[in-house]
Amino acid sequence: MVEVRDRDPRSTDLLTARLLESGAVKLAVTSDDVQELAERLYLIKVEFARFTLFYQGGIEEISTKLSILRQEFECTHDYSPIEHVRSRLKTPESMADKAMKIGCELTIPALRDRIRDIAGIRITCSFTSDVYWVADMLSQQPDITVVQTKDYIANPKPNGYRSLHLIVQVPVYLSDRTENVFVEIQIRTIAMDFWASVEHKLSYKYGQQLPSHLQDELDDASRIAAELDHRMGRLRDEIRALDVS
Ligand code: 0O2
Repeated sequence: MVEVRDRDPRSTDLLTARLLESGAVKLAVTSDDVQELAERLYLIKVEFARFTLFYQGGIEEISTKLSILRQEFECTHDYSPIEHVRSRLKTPESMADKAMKIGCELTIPALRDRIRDIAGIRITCSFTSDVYWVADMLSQQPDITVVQTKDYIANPKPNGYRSLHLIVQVPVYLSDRTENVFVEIQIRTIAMDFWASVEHKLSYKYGQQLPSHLQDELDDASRIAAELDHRMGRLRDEIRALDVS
């Protein structure tokens, strides 16, 4: 549990007052109980903020590595395999949903151990070969440990989803301790990303009940996206061959 030193007592008092005013607690508890509850909530908030700080650090570590690689490519080559980089921290609601889905306790040690995509980075590349190239460049860095690889490009999901996923651990240094933080890195082409974002919107709208004509459209679009990636790769190879000759 985190020790609270510089806490502003007014924030707890305010919360206590609000809880009392709300009437939701009036039958069950005394004002002392409410004060204690407010203090416990405050401690949980502080502990959770510190927990997510490590994941923010993990995102920044990987983002810096990607930014350095990009700068190197822009400086020494006329081409960078990295088109775009986005990142996100899982929201507390999304962490709780996933914890319930996988039967994980709602405690910080359990979340830290079992939910490995709290920090997420998504990299888009122009060509499929670049996806593997970027994955190799990151995997070879000595402070990155790849703990899991899921290749949904070689083995697409049944719904047509394609992407390369790495779960890595990267050290994050705070003033008093270092933690090896899990970060999920998703690497995919622009075509794969386009498909995934449309599929995500449809799944969000329809949940598991995606109408079959839409699923058929998605299957088709996934095949077309894969074919586009394949053709673009061939064109790139031809251009390279011309550059060499
Ligand atoms: P968000 O909001 O992006 O974080 P699980 O996380 O349990 O569903 P698993 O085995 O832990 O699956 O990881 P997996 O299969 O590597 O997928 C993790 C992430 O990949 C998902 O995170 C999505 O971002 C993405 N993903 C996986 N499958 C699909 C898919 O069919 N369609 C789309 N659009 N994205 C997918 P979250 O936590 O689901 O969502």
